[in-house]
Amino acid sequence: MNNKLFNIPLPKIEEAGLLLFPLHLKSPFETSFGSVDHREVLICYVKAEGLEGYGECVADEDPLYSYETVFTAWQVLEKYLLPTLRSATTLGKHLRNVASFRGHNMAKAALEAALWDVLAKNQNKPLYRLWDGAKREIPCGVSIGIQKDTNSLMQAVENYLSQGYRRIKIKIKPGKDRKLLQEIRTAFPDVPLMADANAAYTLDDTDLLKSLDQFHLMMLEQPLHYEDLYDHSLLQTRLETPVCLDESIASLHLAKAAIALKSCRIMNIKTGRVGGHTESIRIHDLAMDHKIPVWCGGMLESGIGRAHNLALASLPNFTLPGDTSASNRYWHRDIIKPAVEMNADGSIQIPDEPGIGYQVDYEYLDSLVTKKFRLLV
Ligand code: OSB
Ligand code: MG
Repeated sequence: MNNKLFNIPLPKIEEAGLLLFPLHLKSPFETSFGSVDHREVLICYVKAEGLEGYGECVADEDPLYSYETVFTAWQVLEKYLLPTLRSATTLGKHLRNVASFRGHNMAKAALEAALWDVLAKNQNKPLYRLWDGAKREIPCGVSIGIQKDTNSLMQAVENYLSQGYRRIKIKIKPGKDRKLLQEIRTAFPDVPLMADANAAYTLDDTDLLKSLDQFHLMMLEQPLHYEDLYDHSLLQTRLETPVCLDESIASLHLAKAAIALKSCRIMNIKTGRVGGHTESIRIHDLAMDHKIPVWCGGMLESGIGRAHNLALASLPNFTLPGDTSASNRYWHRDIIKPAVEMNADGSIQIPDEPGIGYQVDYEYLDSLVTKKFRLLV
């Protein structure tokens, strides 16, 4: 992390606010912890010297992936985080201001994202360039939810491969795991393939998880408990397949512990989960020092969160395709212009416009918004 970035003056923030609106998925997304057919998207914005910065809060409606919800994030942003902007003269000052509030990483990440966007716009630079991103073409994977039957899963895999996605991730849970991976491997022997269990197994399932080694998965994502590092370290010694942690890496501290314990060989980084871009970049840097590759996770973001993810994925240790899929994998219409589009070779090119690089589609957003909060700073 280039620490100089923390001392660049932010433009004078005059207004900050929150927007809430439903966005309906093209098809329901099912994981081991539940199914969603839409997101309640919470956007945090700041206005400063004629510029606007946007961030997205990735909390869900229900506390299933994380204890945070859109409701808790709204409360924490309104009551604790936004009021600190009165003294946020730099990003460094902002981070010190909010450090005393514990947890609520998704709420914090949304505001920090808006500040990075407005800072980059004030510097007239794309966010990925502000961070000295190493690449502009971001290789993309796709995350396929649990399907109603094997046929639907095979069709989905085929469809995404034909669009060019560079790796397939499927969601698994007990009873919906080995046979599905077997089918995909038989039909597509060489496809980069991985599975995400969202914490659905325990060490009692070691034999089953060990049997997945035969499918040469790129990795097995978060097989065990969402807060666990120790059991994963035991599991990893027994598997040939690399373990990738998602839920368990909720901070730089936990990333350090995971590395020391050898709990995983790969990390998924989500800014919402770890509390912001700064913490994400620190985890990225730490992982790079330990030769642990990372990739950018997703939380079914609208275009605003997606654009932020793409900028982050430009950093050099994001060497594996992430869940940064195109807008049309999720939405009939995205809230940014242009939508995020993927090239036929399975990469997304980050636009070279200042900040997140995409325009907010204000007209469409206005038609969707159900709740607003505005603070004059
Ligand atoms: O575990 O990575 C996950 C979606 C919601 C919550 C958790 C996860 C996911 C995904 C989808 O896998 C990633 C995406 O396409 O945004
Ligand atoms: Mg995951």
